[in-house]
Amino acid sequence: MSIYQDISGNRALRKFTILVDPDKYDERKLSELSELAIESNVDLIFMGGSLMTQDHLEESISLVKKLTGIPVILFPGSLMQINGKADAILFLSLISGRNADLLIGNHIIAAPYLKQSNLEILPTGYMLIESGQATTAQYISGTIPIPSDKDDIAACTAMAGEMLGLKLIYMDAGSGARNPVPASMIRSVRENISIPLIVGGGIKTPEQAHNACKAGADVLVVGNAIEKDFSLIKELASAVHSTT
Ligand code: 1GP
Repeated sequence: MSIYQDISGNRALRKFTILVDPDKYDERKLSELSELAIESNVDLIFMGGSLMTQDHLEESISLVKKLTGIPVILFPGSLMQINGKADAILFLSLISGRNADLLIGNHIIAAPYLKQSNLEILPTGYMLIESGQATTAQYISGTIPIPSDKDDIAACTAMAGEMLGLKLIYMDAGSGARNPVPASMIRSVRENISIPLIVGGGIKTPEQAHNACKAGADVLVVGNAIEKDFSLIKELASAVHSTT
């Protein structure tokens, strides 16, 4: 079964995803995280960052895959983060912005490399949502995020993404966001698209994770809060998995 079939297949069962920024983990921490990820039934691991300053993406992917067997999906902040050792890549088009390189330009450069790799390609409409302060993703992409009270803009953007043939929508408040994506916005988007919805950015508690899933997230992503406190993994995973 492909990763996409797994994500889109049984939508009643939400997926819990850890975002690993390789810059923030050494081998010891990655091993500890991997053990907890297995114990907590983490479904997917996203790997990447808006800005990476060290060159150990490949060894991090290999280690996590070896220790967990959990699918590793690239969440690339740039073209430099393409790596054939992962299982899949979020082929992100930043549809909330008007930066042509991030809508289609980088994809043209990446396409021949991706074609030669064994990576599963997951075409994803990526939407940055305003979160109370400027995030690295916002700054690096040079785009204006969708205002957090404009549910209609978010819904229309996601609808257009689905109509263009994208297979996933990722609503992201940005890593370390002060405020996560509001539940009402998740609900509006959910009601207007039929493809799976990924939500992340600024989620710090099991309650926030549960609320996002209840509002319509199929895949819930947490990075920063886990980096700070590994003991949260279990509670976050069970909040996501128990959402009905
Ligand atoms: C960021 O959605 C991810 O792109 C996760 O965000 O690190 O704030 O959990 P956090």
